[in-house]
Amino acid sequence: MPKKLAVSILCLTLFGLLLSGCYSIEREQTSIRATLAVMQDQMSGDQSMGEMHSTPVPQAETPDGPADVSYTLTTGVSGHNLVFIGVGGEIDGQINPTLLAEAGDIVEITLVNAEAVQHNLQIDEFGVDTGFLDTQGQQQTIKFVVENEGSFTYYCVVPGHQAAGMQGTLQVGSGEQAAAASVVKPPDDLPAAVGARGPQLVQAELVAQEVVGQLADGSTYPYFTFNGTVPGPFIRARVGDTVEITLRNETSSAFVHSVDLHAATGPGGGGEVTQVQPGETKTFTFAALNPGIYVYHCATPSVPHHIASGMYGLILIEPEGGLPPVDREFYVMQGEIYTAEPFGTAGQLTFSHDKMSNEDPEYFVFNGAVGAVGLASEDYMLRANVGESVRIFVGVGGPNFTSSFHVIGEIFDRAYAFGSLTAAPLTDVQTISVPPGGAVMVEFDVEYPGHYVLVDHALSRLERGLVGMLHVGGPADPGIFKEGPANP
Ligand SMILES: [Cu+2]
Repeated sequence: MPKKLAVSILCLTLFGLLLSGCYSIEREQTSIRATLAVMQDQMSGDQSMGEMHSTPVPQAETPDGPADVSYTLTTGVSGHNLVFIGVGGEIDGQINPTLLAEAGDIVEITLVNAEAVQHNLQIDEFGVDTGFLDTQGQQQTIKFVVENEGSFTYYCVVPGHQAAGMQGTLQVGSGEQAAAASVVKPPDDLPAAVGARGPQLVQAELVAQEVVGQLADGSTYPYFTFNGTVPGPFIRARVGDTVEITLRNETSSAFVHSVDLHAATGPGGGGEVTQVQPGETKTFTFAALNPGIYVYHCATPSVPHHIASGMYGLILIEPEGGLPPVDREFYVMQGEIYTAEPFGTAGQLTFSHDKMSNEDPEYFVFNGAVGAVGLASEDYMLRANVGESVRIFVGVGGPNFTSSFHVIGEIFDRAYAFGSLTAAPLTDVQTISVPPGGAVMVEFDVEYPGHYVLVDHALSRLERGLVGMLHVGGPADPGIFKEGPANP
């Protein structure tokens, strides 16, 4: 057996053992099989581990002279993630620390392998690579010049390791840190009302995308999404429609994904026939038999992991004749995020299966991110004007926590509990329960300008990121609200 191939198989076996150890208490076998399948795909042919760079890394020249900044990283496991951990200095103990340098600096990075599993560290833009460290305690130092300002990714090239968490940022330049991708679904991004049309075929394409996105100011999280946002696209049809759902899993995904739509009648709501491997696409069709506002979500084990990471959305099946028109419609979903790191930690955060199993989240979010970068920020707040009618579709992806949805300073004129659009609505409601895997529709007129805060009235969650903002513009009517006594 050629030596390279033997090394490859050994590595694959070790990685498999590591994974099965990590995941022994959970049911992620499907995901592991997918990961291993991807690894095997990548390792097919006569490629060896040493030749596995997706794009060849041009070897940089090692500069003379002492380093301006030096960092030491060790490899490790955090929760169920593989990570780099800072050693010494300001980054000591940090998971995937952001490494800082100035343009023109000579940077030195020492990687120490803490396990008997192969790892490396490379930064494509600077053409640097530690080479593979195969044995426990082995270490390698790389020294290179950073000419350009910017944000660069350091990562481990061993198949599956980057996706499992082994990546961080080398930030060159004193400028503010480059913004991570936003996964926040704009709350006004939903299709137009169905109206009075007859039944037809409605086609929707969902794409499973695993993306590192901004969770809070200064921190990121490895999200699983439908179409790159949390929640996924708002799907809109009417009762009697035929709905065709196509689910594609991006080639770059590390996990299998699927979709279960609560609006569908049939095995697993589509979950059974949509399990898609990375690079695969599957389609199924269902009849929209019942009107209502329904949750859809990924149904691939570990299901709560996929849901907590962002794989949920709403599908509205309008009653015959359509919903009555309103001036503004909004789309808001609540979920929890279980990071290994405590709430407020900076840098790239990682998923904790233990915290999820214990229903002990670090973050609560509307539309995927904490309020400061999410629905309470200027970019994403809900906006309306005095005199307008507002409708909010509120769903809970969860996976575990019921929302006591409330808008501070407003009263829901009508609340359609449990997503039922055929039962008479509750009227004049302050707070409404929304269970995980459930949704409501609330409607109210806005009569007075100002900021109205969206919360779950289990208000401890406000301090863990769960806040949104409705901004109402227009003239103030003192007959509705004013500061001071009634008759001054
Ligand atoms: Cu999934």
